[in-house]
Amino acid sequence: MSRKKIALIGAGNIGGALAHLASLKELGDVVLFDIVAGVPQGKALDLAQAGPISGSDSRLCGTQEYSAIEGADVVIVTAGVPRQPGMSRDDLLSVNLGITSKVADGIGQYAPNAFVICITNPLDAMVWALQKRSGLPTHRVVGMAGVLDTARFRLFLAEEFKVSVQDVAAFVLGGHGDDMVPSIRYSSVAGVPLPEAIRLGWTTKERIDAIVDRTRKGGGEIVSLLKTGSAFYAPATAAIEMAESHLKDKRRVLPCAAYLSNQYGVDGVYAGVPVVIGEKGVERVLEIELDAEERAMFEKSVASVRGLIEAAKRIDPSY
Ligand code: TXD
Repeated sequence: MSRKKIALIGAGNIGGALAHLASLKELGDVVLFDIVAGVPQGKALDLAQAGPISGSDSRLCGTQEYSAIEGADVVIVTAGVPRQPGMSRDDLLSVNLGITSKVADGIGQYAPNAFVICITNPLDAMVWALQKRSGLPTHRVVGMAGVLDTARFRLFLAEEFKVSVQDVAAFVLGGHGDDMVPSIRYSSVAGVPLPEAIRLGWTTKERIDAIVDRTRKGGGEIVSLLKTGSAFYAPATAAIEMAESHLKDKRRVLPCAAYLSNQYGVDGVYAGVPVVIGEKGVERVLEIELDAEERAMFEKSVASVRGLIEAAKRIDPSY
């Protein structure tokens, strides 16, 4: 069986963590791509030197050439600039849209059969642009946000109930950050849905609401602590879980930014929904029933994604 090839476009904070996790798990050989000369090569060499210690035979290399990603099975995109203080939403969108267009051209030319996971913010617009510009089928281009948001939600719930994180299941829909739609009804501890846990007196609605709010602001909490840069260990771990489900055809059910074609009554945009990820990519979008409050929050989230897409089209009419 030929070795799998994982291309990481962007060798910054998340890119380096992705490469480390992919090589530790021996998911395949790793190509780190970045426009900054030396950084992908240096990180690849450093990580390769960890191989003898961890026992990993993953081969790693760094490059500034898209040709080096030829035939990649998985491409994970973190290329972009993080939002600087004073940078407007449209400024960030404009800069990262330009970068994403170049990345999409590289993927379309050299890795047209890859499963592509977008991480770059603003996530819901960047994953849409990546798919549209690269021309890859929608089921093989997804965005990573929901796995990270549910992980944050699960951690805070596990701390609240003083139980293992393994016994907490969480469910989020919709966009990343403020547009996240957490589903209290479908989240559970030890199989007990949260509303039942509240009824049993294990916690209160107020405490759960505070946990939802902290989850929604999870990225900002880390940015304010780090001062320079944003979260990268958990985002990388989340994207690797998605990549692994594809590479090993595990058919995990994971919340991802996936292309909707009339599921949830939405057509033509990416939104955070539960999907089955297998060897073909997104193999199915699971449509759960939303109550009135969840439906309203989901529709608000989709509306803000559509707003981002309209802004992207104004910035680059070729979209
Ligand atoms: O859940 C989520 N989706 C979010 C996403 C979670 C955390 C971070 N979120 C976003 O991911 C963040 O706002 C950024 O847009 C990306 C990547 O975050 P990271 O922390 O890795 O940013 P870095 O360290 O600045 O790395 C970005 C790299 C950097 O090395 C640049 O040189 C490179 O991107 N870069 C490029 N690579 C290739 N091609 C081009 N044109 C390019 N421009 C910059």
